Amino acid sequence: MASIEDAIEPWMGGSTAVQLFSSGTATRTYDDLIVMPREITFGAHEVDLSSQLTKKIRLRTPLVSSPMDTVTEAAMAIAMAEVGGIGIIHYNCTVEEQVEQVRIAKAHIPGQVVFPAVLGPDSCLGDLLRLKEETDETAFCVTADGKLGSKLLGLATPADYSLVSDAATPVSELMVREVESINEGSASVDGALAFFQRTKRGCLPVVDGAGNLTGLFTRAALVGRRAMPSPGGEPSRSARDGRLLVGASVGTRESDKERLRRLVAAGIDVVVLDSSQGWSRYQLEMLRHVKEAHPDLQVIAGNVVSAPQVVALARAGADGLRVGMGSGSICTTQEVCAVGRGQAEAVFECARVAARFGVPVLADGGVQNGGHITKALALGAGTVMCGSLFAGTAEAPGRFVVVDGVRVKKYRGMGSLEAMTKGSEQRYLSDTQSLKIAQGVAGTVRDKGHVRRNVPFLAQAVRQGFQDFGCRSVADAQAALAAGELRFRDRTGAAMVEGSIHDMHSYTKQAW
Ligand code: CPR
Repeated sequence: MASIEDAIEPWMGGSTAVQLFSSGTATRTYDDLIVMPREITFGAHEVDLSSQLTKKIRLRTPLVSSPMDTVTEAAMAIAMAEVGGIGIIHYNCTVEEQVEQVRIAKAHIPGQVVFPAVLGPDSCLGDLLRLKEETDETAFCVTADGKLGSKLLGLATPADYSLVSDAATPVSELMVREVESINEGSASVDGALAFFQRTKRGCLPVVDGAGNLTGLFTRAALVGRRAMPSPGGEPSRSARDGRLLVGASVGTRESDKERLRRLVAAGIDVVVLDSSQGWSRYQLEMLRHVKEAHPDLQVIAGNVVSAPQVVALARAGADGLRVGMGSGSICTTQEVCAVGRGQAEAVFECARVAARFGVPVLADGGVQNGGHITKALALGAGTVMCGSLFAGTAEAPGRFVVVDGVRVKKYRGMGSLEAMTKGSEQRYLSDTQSLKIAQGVAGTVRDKGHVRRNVPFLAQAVRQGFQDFGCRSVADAQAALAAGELRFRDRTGAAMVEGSIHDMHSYTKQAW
């Protein structure tokens, strides 16, 4: 009788990625394929997701928020770093505005309020109420010039202003002048919690040696943090300055060299050269400039989807490569320009070639769930960049509005007419174009809660996937992929339907 081994046909354990992608002529994306299980020999909690973003920057959580004006400004960059990833601050704004967002993120001390509400002594109750409306903050620090960084004069909380009706009342008459504060050198979350416990107060301003306001702890913010799942480790910190790790994007025009100089001065750790098709003389020239003018800065080039693009940019000195063209949820590039590639195949090919240069790749766009993140990493990506997954969270720019009973926030493509009208056309237009053609849409996404809450769950989902296909770490998965030990199968349309929820009369989909 034939042995069991003889009965196992070659196709039975699945195909290697090379076999999968070299079979047929169609381009494939995440949902087209599935990873084959292997023996489980360890717990999901033992999976190490730390991975290279660039040649020199390693992240504990391999997630990056996209440089889009509805995704990453200071609050998102701070939250992403706090959960072990990184945010790339967009450049669809003036140089000063972008530098200010970097400054805020770099100055942030985890646990403190990101944007303390600050007023000057000459402002009146009406100004206070307007700021309250805009920021949802209820405690207001009063400083000599109405900004962070100047002398702390007092504090106005609801107990001081809520029963006053004359909007012209000066804030200096309302505020409490005897304010207990803490020096920035000794400020800590534990110290602030002990202060709130002891005093039953709601605010603790942080000051420097000269009494200038540098930050603020509030009871509400710390209680909110405690309700979040543990981020599972240390925040991402810069090896250079010990501050949170922060990235920013720039274009490839001459004027972007000055923008970059200012961003480097503000302390960015990594720059993303933002272009929908990165294999261009403009980007190659910008890469050379970055390497010459800022040799210590890590630079991520792109976007790319094929081997020749990778070779050109890796040879020009890219420290990381951003992969994806036309895969974004808000993107119409493939529809409008007829160029792009299925994201799974693009990630596999680019990562395989980039590995020859020691350059990590970042799988950018098209990620709708934890399974897509897992597949991107299983196909060789070092990290994964997301727009829509993080849009609509509390940390994303913009305010929530209620439309037809649903709380939503704006999310738009950077090549949508709306975003280009605000200035982002250089990613999607060449210098000489005057007629604007959109490569994306503007719309809304549902309220998704907090990035600080979602990312630890997403990371745990990815760890479970790694456990199922028997890889203890991202490096392990990359080695198993290269050795042909990780196996895949294509999915037919019917297999995809079967792999999704079906035949239910009704259900609630709650992932965590
Ligand atoms: P999702 O994560 O939303 O699927 O995709 C986000 C990515 O889409 C961004 O990181 C960027 O690379 C890409 N992107 C942003 N705006 C775009 C427009 Cl208008 N067109 C094409 N791609 C876009």
